[in-house]
Amino acid sequence: MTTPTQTHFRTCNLCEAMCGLEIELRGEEILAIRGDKLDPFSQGHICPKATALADIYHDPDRLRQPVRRTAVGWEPISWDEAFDEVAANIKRIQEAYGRNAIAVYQGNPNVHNLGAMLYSPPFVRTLRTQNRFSATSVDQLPHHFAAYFMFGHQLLLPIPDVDRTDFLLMLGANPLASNGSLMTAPGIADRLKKLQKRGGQLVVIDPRRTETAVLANTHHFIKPGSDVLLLLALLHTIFSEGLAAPGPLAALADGLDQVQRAIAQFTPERVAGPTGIPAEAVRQLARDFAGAKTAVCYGRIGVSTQQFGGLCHWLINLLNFVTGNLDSPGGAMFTTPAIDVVGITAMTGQTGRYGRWHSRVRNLPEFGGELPVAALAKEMLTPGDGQIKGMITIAGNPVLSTPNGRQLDEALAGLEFMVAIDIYINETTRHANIILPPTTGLETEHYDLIFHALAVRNTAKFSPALLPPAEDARHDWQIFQELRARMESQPLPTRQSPIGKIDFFARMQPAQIVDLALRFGPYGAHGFNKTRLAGQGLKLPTLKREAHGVDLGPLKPNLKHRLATPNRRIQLAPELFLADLDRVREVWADHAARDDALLLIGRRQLRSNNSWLHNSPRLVRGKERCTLLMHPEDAQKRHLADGAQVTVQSRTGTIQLPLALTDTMMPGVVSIPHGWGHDRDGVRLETAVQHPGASINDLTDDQQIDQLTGNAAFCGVPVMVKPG
Ligand SMILES: Nc1nc2c(c(=O)[nH]1)N[C@H]1C(S)=C(S)[C@@H](COP(=O)(O)OP(=O)(O)OC[C@H]3O[C@@H](n4cnc5c(=O)[nH]c(N)nc54)[C@H](O)[C@@H]3O)O[C@H]1N2
Ligand SMILES: Nc1nc2c(c(=O)[nH]1)N[C@H]1C(S)=C(S)[C@@H](COP(=O)(O)OP(=O)(O)OC[C@H]3O[C@@H](n4cnc5c(=O)[nH]c(N)nc54)[C@H](O)[C@@H]3O)O[C@H]1N2
Ligand code: SF4
Ligand SMILES: [Mo]
Repeated sequence: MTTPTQTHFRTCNLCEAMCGLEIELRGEEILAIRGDKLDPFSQGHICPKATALADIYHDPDRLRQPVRRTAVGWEPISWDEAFDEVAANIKRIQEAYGRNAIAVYQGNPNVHNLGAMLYSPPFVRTLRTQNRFSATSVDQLPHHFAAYFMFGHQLLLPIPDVDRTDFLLMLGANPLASNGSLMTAPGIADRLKKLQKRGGQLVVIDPRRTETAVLANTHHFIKPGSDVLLLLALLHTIFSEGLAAPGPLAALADGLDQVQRAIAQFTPERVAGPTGIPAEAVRQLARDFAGAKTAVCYGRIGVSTQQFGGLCHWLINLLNFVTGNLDSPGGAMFTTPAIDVVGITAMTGQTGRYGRWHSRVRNLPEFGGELPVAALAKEMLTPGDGQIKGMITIAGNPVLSTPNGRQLDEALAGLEFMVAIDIYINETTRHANIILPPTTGLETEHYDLIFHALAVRNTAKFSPALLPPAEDARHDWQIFQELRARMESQPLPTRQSPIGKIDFFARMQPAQIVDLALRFGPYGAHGFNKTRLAGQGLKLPTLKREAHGVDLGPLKPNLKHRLATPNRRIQLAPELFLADLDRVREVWADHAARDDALLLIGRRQLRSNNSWLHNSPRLVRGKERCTLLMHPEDAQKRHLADGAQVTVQSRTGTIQLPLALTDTMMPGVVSIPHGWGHDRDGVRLETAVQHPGASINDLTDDQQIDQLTGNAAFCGVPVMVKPG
């Protein structure tokens, strides 16, 4: 008898879009992965990466058992042996050198993994180290920073209401490649086209004419790293032309006059030179934005990972506020997710913290319990009290994803002990003494704790595991639990019966926590938001019956009830931001001197996901993608030909890669995608090493950061380009 085929529905957890998938399988063989047309949110949208979920599951290079590095190569070991050895080494190092001698780095997939989201924090707390790092500080830290100081909670992130807005001003984002970020909006291309169909405008500010810029009504090139000036001038115009109209929220806000005074000198004429955008275009943009019925300014990684990332996100929030578009339909809104992560973390005192400690070598400030990862390598390389001697990486590849990756590569090689919780032996994990490999996406049950809270509609969906975990496999959360128990010398909740003696949370499995959080959430039995499903309150059994997920409606104004600042008012002019304007004045006082260096920026590609999907043959097929994009005029000046191999050099390093000429680049700016550079010794990714590319982060500079937040400033790294 043949095994019948089954159809299963789940959410893709690779990027932030949360597309619904329809997966056909026979036994454990995946026959097809399609978009789920009945998912009310994604309505059948899908991208080529979804198939990678199957490729990862079947990948022969994926680790399925713990391994230990020895003089003669990697040897498989048992889980028990691995856990014991890891715990013993962490304890040994902390006893010898102090708590901070162990560092932790958590990468991006943590946020896409329910078990890791719930169980890695208690594990990390057990270590009691101040050397905690994550991908946040090469990404969205400035968003959290602005949210914390203005609204009182680092997770009160304003989301652009794309489905209802009349005017979307987008800076430093390319959702047609990235599928949207801090804006979960599956099928974003269709949403943007609908905006235009209803008479709305999309304006894109980007040093490259990206896929999204091509779709836009208007695109302006901008010199990398100068967005802060454009935003200041937009705000300046709005004030000076009497266009400010904050509406009812004004009664809830402090500091508008201070803002107006502080930005008085940033006229469109003054910023035209450094930004490359003519004064008249800035004025017109300000008028169009302020004049639109509804409008929203949205900035993402291109304005977050720059030297004024913190100020950019403050100014974006201000622009939305002064035009009456904050917390208002069609503007920048706050979600009401079924699991209220903002409310829960507010109750547990995790609204955000700043500057409780500083990094030892560079004195960079802690935010939200973490230090900027740009400081990590020097903390390992600089001898002295408090030097990092051991490292734990959790779902991260900082050698390819953080600035001056080569320096970190060398630093990791010098550690006394390293453990990686990861599925691959890659550029980072090759330095580990032990790798603990968890199950992968399709073997885990999933609820997007974070991305439902960042979505353009309120939605909820639970995905049961599609495939049973392999025998003797561990989920991420079980690895954290086991390590934590060993660190604390406590008995462990067994796999069969998760009842242990650690604490309340440790007794429950991820799905049970989801159930509890739903029941006590805004749509739960005691919540205010009644819906079709929530007659008796939303809970996991109800949600499980809705295999395609549920739509809980459009975003609703709610800021008044959510503000978590000490006086429960919006802080428009936090002192830190005002003070940082001095740095803007200094940096641009001599901008003319900077004009002839080529400035390097990154780019995302639809078939990559940061550094870790290049082992899927179907995602790397075709033309070489890791190329240097350059405007033909810049190439001519340097006698460089299209397709030629070039050498790119910065303060920190040199790489070689092919050149691709295109007038989609702003003259003076070049671009390299991140996440490549798989040709390092010992990387065990058979397909990826055949398409290695080169790492942009061998060129980016750990010293180039946003001084205010500590975030890496990837945008606009000065480079030289030569033939060969
Ligand atoms: N120059 C430049 N650098 C950048 C960026 C840029 O735009 N330009 N972007 C930055 C951004 S936004 C980010 S988020 C970072 C990403 O930086 P990282 O998070 O450090 O890197 P990733 O490539 O996402 O690596 C993810 C790792 O997790 C492993 N993994 C995948 N799934 C799982 C899982 O379920 N469990 C476990 N335990 N491991 C898993 C993979 O094998 C891989 O090793 O890169 C940043 N770096
Ligand atoms: N396919 C794919 N999707 C992804 C990822 C991936 O690696 N691949 N990564 C995921 C992750 S971790 C994240 S954080 C999101 C990020 O999502 P997005 O923020 O949409 O990321 P990008 O596509 O890198 O867009 C950043 C844009 O900023 C522009 N830019 C660079 N410098 C400047 C500048 O100085 N000023 C301005 N105005 N623009 C600038 C770049 O040209 C680029 O077009 O994407 C997620 N989705
Ligand atoms: S857009 Fe993102 S969520 Fe949707 S299928 Fe692609 S990777 Fe998955
Ligand atoms: Mo990211």
